[in-house]
Amino acid sequence: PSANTTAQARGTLLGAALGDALGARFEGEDVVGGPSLVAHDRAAEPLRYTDDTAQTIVLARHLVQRRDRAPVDEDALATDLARAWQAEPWRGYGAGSRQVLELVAAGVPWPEATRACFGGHGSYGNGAAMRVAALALIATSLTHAAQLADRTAKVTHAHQHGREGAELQACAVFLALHSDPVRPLDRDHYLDELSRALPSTSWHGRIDQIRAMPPTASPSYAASLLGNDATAIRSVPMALHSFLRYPDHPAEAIRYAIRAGGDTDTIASMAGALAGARTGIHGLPVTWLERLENADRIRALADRLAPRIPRTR
Ligand code: F2R
Ligand code: MG
Ligand code: MG
Ligand code: MG
Repeated sequence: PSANTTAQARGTLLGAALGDALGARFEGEDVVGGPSLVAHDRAAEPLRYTDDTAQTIVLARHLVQRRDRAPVDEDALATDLARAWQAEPWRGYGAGSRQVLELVAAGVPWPEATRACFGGHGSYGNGAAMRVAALALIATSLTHAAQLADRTAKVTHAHQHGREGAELQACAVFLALHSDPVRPLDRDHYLDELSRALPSTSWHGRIDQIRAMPPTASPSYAASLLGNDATAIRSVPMALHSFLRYPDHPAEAIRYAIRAGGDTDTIASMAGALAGARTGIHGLPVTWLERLENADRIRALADRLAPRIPRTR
């Protein structure tokens, strides 16, 4: 791998982990004031990650372990996720994911377990979207990124919106990864590509709202339009917007996402993956990386996936 692909793979996974770990403290708060974020940002204590990163690691490790075979094996992934949950149930998993993984751990096949969720509708939570970053590293095209995302999403999220949220985030990371870091990111082109990648109309309205957002929109104003909760449709767009505000500055994208309140760990994690994919690890603050739990393990996984980033430029 070139130094650049290694830096970008690290930026992707560590950006996701940092957003999660920094945002975790504020998850569920309506408004996150600047001062409390600044204090947390500058503190010395370790940055502990949550279910978002725990599942991102599972997915990255799954891709590493499968090497030359088909990258995703749904049955094995469901088992891997269930084992990770059993090992660390205190990471703060969503209620739906917890229910599915408990059933899978008890031997129920995932197609049945996922349908048991939310009165048979399946989950439209953002849990499948928040864990997809590693897929973008091995995807060979936008279509491929979406396909892989759907295959990994459905093992916990049966609802169409839960699955499409994962597709959108995987495609968004793929585009960020393959954007030219020397040129300013072309926002309109980026959003056009995403619209094309997602055939379903429920997401097009969201993408149009991001496009129409005033350049100076505050985090809370953006959240009032795009949402900031634990559902995919009301969190992936906010993460995308946070990234597009600061495409070359992961720390600012993460801070902006956290200041929007709500599902802060998850929205900041998705924004961090996007910005980190574009800038590479050099865009991430060293002071944050030094505080991050298991940063070495996450970096090692990125290094195993880096050679699989296809050359597109
Ligand atoms: N679980 C949390 N945060 C809660 C507090 C955690 C606390 N800090 C702690 O330490 O315990 N965060 C994590 O969950 C989100 C990802 O959720 P996931 O994995 O998608 O789970 P779930 O439960 O399936 O979906 C999330 C919520 O969305 C609503 N929802 C989903 N589908 C629904 C449906 N068909 N009908 C009605 N509501 C539906 C529910 O409110 C779900 O609970 C991330 O934030 C992650 O950080
Ligand atoms: Mg979490
Ligand atoms: Mg689809
Ligand atoms: Mg969350």
